[in-house]
Amino acid sequence: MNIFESNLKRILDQHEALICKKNNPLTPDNGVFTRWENPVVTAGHAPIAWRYDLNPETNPLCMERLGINATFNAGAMLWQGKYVLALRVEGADRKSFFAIAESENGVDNFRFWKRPLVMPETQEPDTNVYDMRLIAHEDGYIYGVFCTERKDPSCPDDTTAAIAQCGIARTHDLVNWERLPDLITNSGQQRNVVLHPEFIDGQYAFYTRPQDGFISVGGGGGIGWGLCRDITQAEIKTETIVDGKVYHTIKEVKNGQGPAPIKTEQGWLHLAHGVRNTAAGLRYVLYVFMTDLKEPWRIVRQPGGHFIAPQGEERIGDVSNVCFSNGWVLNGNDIKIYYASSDTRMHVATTTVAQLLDYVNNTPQDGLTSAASVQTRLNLIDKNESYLKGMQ
Ligand code: M1P
Repeated sequence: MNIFESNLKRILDQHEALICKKNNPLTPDNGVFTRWENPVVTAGHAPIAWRYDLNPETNPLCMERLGINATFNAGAMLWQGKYVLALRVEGADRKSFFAIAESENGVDNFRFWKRPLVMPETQEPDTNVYDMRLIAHEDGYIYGVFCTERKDPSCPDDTTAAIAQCGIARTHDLVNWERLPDLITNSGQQRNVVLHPEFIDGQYAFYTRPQDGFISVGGGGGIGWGLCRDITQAEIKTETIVDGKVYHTIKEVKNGQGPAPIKTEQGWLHLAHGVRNTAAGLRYVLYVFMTDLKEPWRIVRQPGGHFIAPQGEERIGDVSNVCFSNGWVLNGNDIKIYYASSDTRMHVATTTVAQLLDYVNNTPQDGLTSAASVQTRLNLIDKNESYLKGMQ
């Protein structure tokens, strides 16, 4: 075997071993959800043919030519009986693109489709696209709602000035996509926009996240809500805040809707991210809330604190101390939550509708002060003392 052949064999063997690695639930869990041991998709999962020149004549040492930096922030859905993730794949050149990976069981063996997704552009080309939410809408289409980022033309000399807006595309097969015009809102910046899966009063409904700057939300922010009649010319004229940012909470700096909400008999379950600032930088955690079945813009349950926060190795990556989710899958009563850690790799956590309903119904709200928090805990201790006495 020459160098090319032996290197290629090693690379292919290692890649296959990574993809086929069995995943296991981590125990004990907190009873609310279960983390799984291994990340479900990493940069190493990207196909060898996307990274290596496989011609021994032009690549005799079988070296990597086009590196993949990270695979994260995936939209998710069930598709033809399989779990599919629409991943944000980031090349070594920092450009993100979308690619689908699928798995039979949703917890391991995720394998990328042969080619990355080719997203058509509008007349204004995207510099970078990322964080696609997959929404099976009741109009019959699957929508991909994502962030499109372009250089801010009003600051030509600032090489970091960017504008984020909401790109919209739709498909029937996850392969061929029809790009629609970007969502128009009154906000100069929009990220974390999500399409509600059902019509509201015959209109398309969006969760938005208006903000002033590319990174900072400024004075406004929060998860917004708006309606539009025509998705092919989507424009939200009135945006109201569903869930605002709040001082000294997990969403003090900003927040954003995660995936499209899940419908249950009691209300819509939402997964979102909240951001606070620390001396070590921003910290992103996930939280859960429930909105009214008929009025999905009205919060009816709001457990205090985070639901999932970065833990262990999840805390480290390109943007450390980040948990971010834009995909979860309901299958019967089971829910698979796909979350990325530190803008680097994808993980899965599993739970059920029953567990999440119990969580939203029985977790006290944030009391917003230390005194209120200690009182909430004392209430639990008092209640438990009477139970413990009864058991004696
Ligand atoms: O780097 C953390 C996250 O930052 C952004 O989220 P937000 O708009 O709420 O700040 C997004 O760019 C997201 O992709 C990223 O994971």
